[in-house]
Amino acid sequence: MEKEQIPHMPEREKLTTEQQIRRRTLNAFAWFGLASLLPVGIWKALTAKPLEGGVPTALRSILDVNETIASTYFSNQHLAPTFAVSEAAKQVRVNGAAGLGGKFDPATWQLAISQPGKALTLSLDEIKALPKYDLVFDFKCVEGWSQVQHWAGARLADLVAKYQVGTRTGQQPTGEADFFKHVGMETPDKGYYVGLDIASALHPQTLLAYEMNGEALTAPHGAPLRLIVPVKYGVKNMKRISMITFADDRPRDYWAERGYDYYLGL
Ligand SMILES: Nc1nc2c(c(=O)[nH]1)N[C@H]1C(S)=C(S)[C@@H](COP(=O)(O)O)O[C@H]1N2
Ligand SMILES: [Mo]
Repeated sequence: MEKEQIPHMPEREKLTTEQQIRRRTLNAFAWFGLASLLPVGIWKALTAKPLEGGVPTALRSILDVNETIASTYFSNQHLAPTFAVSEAAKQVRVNGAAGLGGKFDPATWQLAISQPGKALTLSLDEIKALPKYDLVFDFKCVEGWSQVQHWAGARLADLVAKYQVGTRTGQQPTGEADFFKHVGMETPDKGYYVGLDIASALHPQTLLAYEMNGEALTAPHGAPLRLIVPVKYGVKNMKRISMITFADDRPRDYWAERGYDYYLGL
């Protein structure tokens, strides 16, 4: 029996069915060599999904190597603890409305993505066509409050992999160093903007969220699309994203310009 390098892995005879499936899945793309970096916690989070066509949606997507390559590079980071959907707040706090004022028509909204040498726009339907993930986590604001909240959307890492953005070649990555160092995001009116390190942006729990508590996002929470990045404080969880830019220079950041730490990691 071959010896595997997966950390925190129980002995084979003690494996649960879930762990056995996970192990088989890892073997299925062991050629990629980085599979062993996928922590057990991610698998748990990904499999806590309803069945769709007999196969958990997340299992189907994890088997689709093309769509998971990018996140695999950075998946050995710490994961934010997750909670049961029943633990999520029903009354979700609203905080911060910079960039949400003025005229805005969600019907004509598009997501513009750019980087040196490449630009594209995506519709909300194209984002919804990416694998959907639910995430229930403790959202933390630097002002001192936190709340367990339930969001759903597409992983930014899956978008990056599918549309081959984020790498300097504009193609599939061959290693971590292929990626631009930073991601910047802006609201349509440029009234709010954040900068993120690429590893946080491609973290497997980082979502482009279009649902909250199982329903379409409301305007105060950032409709039609907002960032959910549980490894960062609330300020980085930008609402009403309309532009995403990849670059090696650190993008400007609304709250960093006002004296907060740029990275604001948890
Ligand atoms: N566009 C935009 N996004 C934003 C903010 C903002 O002022 N404008 N505030 C941030 C802060 S400080 C927090 S705590 C969260 C709050 O998200 P919520 O209103 O959905 O609770 O949004 C973040 N994203
Ligand atoms: Mo915040």
